[in-house]
Amino acid sequence: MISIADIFAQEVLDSRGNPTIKTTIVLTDGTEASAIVPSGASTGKKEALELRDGDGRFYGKGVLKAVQNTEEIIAETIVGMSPYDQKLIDKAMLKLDGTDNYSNLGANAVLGVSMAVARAAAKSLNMPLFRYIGGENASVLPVPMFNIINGGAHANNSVDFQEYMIMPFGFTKFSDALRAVAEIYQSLKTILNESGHSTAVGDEGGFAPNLENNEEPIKVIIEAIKKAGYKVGEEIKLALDVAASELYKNGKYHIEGKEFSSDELIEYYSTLCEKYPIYSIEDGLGEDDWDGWAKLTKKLGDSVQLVGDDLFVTNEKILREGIKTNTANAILIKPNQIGSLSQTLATIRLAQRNGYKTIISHRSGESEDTFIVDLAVATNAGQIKTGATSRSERNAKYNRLLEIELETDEYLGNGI
Ligand code: 2PG
Ligand code: MG
Repeated sequence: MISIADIFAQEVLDSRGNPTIKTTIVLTDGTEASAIVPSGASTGKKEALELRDGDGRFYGKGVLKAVQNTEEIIAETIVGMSPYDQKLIDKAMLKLDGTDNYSNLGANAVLGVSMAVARAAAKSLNMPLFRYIGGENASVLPVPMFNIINGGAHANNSVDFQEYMIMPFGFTKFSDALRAVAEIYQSLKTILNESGHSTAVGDEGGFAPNLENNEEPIKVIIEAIKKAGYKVGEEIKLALDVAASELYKNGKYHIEGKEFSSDELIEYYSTLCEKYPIYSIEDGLGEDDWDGWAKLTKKLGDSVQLVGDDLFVTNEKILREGIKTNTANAILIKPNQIGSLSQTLATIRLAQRNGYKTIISHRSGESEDTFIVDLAVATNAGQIKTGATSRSERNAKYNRLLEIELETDEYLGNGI
């Protein structure tokens, strides 16, 4: 019987240069596997707790307490358990923590173990991670949302909306879709350069130019798609992550120096969707504005994918509320918002059972870890959001998709 022999953890750096936790699981058959936990900047209020030391090191962002919790507290419970009992292990950690948001152990400590256990189990069976998690049915390569212009909390430019993304639908192969987007990224760079804008990139690899307003990035992206020789709307659609919780203060949304009510903002989105081929809007309204969300879903839910990120925080209970009240029609899935692989899978299943689209997502603070890619294929999620075709922590994910394409070429090119 193979069991967990040892667990150790280490403080490493993420793509923003902040500390994060790397966890390693050793099995009794000698298998060793590690995982690195990501970290968000525009976090939802109800996310599981990311434990930071809060002392003088790294401006308070050290994770040595999470490392200690892993090696001293979690290890005591988990060592000796079977790595193939993912659910039992995740449940044991939830019980050990004793809260519903991991405020004792830290969700970063717990998720590091949860991911590394799955990886070690897969490795010991000589299976790719997606096959181990998803079984024989795991086969769909997701359509990516490529964030090619960054604003909001992910860049220090003048653009309020956090993410302007493109989605390649008109391709039968993932690698062809990736090539198209990589070409569009380069054509966007040329256009920005020629018009005197900065081509410095934001946290997720998209450009972060100072454009006049929040519609300008859409226009520039459309120009870039055309210049690269692709068909706007047919082959390439647009997606936005407004991250509106960040713009909501005192009951109003503050955009371009003006104040918008929920109704006014919904009208604004409606006009944008009439003018441009926008497939998806994420966090179009704030996480506490459930009345607004109901109206937004009623108005645009039949024609536009409306994604809850800060709204649902990958939480099964909150998603259930959303389903009951017809709020949004899609959910962003970030394992570190909820804390373990089993809980993440439960939320995905709930969404899929109820016709909500699922988008597996990176965080703005990432690493070379590609776990989310295997998770997306394992669950046939349909979509993945993992940044631009630049910065190695983002391209690590796309390169992992290319690897998986050698085993399954079922790309959701023409519809989701
Ligand atoms: C988001 C994410 C990822 P962050 O809002 O969707 O793009 O950002 O990790 O900062 O929450
Ligand atoms: Mg978001």
